[in-house]
Amino acid sequence: MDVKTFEAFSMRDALKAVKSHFGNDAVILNTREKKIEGAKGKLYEVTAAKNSQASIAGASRAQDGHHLRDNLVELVEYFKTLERSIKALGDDMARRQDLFRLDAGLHELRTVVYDELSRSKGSLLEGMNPGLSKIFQRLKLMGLDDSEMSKLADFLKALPFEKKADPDQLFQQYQTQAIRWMMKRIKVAPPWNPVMGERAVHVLVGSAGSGKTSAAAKIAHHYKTDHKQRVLLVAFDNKRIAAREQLRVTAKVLGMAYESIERPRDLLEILDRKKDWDLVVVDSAAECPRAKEDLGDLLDFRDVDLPVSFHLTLAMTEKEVQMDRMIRGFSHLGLQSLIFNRLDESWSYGEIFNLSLRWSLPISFFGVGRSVPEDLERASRERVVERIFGL
Ligand SMILES: Nc1nc2c(ncn2[C@@H]2O[C@H](COP(=O)(O)OP(=O)(O)OP(=O)(O)O)[C@@H](O)[C@H]2O)c(=O)[nH]1
Ligand SMILES: [Mg+2]
Repeated sequence: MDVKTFEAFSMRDALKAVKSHFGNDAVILNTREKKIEGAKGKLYEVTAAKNSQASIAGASRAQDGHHLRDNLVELVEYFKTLERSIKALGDDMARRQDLFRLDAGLHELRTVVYDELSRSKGSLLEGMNPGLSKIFQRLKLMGLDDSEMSKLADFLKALPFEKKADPDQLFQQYQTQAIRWMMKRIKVAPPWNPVMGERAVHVLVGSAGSGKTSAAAKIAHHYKTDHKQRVLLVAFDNKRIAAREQLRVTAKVLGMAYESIERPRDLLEILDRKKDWDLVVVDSAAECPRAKEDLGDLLDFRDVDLPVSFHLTLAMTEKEVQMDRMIRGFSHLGLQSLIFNRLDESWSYGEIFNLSLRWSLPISFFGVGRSVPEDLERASRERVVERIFGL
């Protein structure tokens, strides 16, 4: 791989130098700002390489913009990593500022990539008027599926808007329609209220660290305080004693009723003994199921004669492909809804839309921070589009 570093007085100029050297096959490996010794101002350094695979694939591919889209996907993943690093830095303000400056540089880089993207042949944005392409640039950045974007593009392009209108006005008109289109497609789960007075058991499942315990405590507290339900928090984690202890202590602090179980059928005995519960929220042990058999004890809930629903917690800091695999693995349980955690640490929100639509699963809650019980939002269509469109 041919790696080279370029310096300039602005990020845009450094990127131009990259482009004139490597052409459209450039892959950005690193960006950096440097102080100029003994003078004011800064130098911008971009390390880039020639994407050899793209060259092998032939010049025609190099020109149709596909590799630019691949780069863009890589960039979106990179921004996510950056966002995580910024959060992890906590109060280290000096380093934080460095990262924010780097983020500003990356923002410029993003603009350049989009400029290219909108010009490239075969691109979704090719030939779109500026009002429309601004919407799709945003949606691409938010990680929306290409297939969903082309459906939306077909819908918007068919609208009878005056294409010569003022671009800002046109953008507003298209955005309103795009929001309506998206709102119609998002499915939100109904509240976990007892149906016909029958008690319901809601089990939170998910991979390690996806926010099951935090979400269980937040949700239980939400139904207790906002819906005045009698809620029981149950720990079902035979793998780690510390996990049960974490929920027990949280329940105590929140003034919530708590029990722990060894097997799903222990619930019957508990509910027989204590009859005054409207809602039971169960926190379970981490699983990473590749096949039905990997779901272990969770499958035993099927033998318990109670209305049990399963809800999958997903951490938005994971890649979409990883979240997709989790849904596939847990789908043998018959999932009722998806709970997206760590929205506060996420930079793109298109995954919420993509996954919910792809698997026809409604969204029930969002975890928006570490604080229990505060950092919880009930999922709503408005919230999803607000986040996707940055309103
Ligand atoms: N920033 C942020 N952190 C969260 C959120 N939800 C959970 N966390 C944090 O993520 C970490 C793991 O959360 P848990 O609720 O313990 O996750 P879990 O799925 O129960 O983890 P295991 O039981 O170990 O598999 C903890 O440090 C939480 O404080 C959220 O919405 N935002
Ligand atoms: Mg846990």
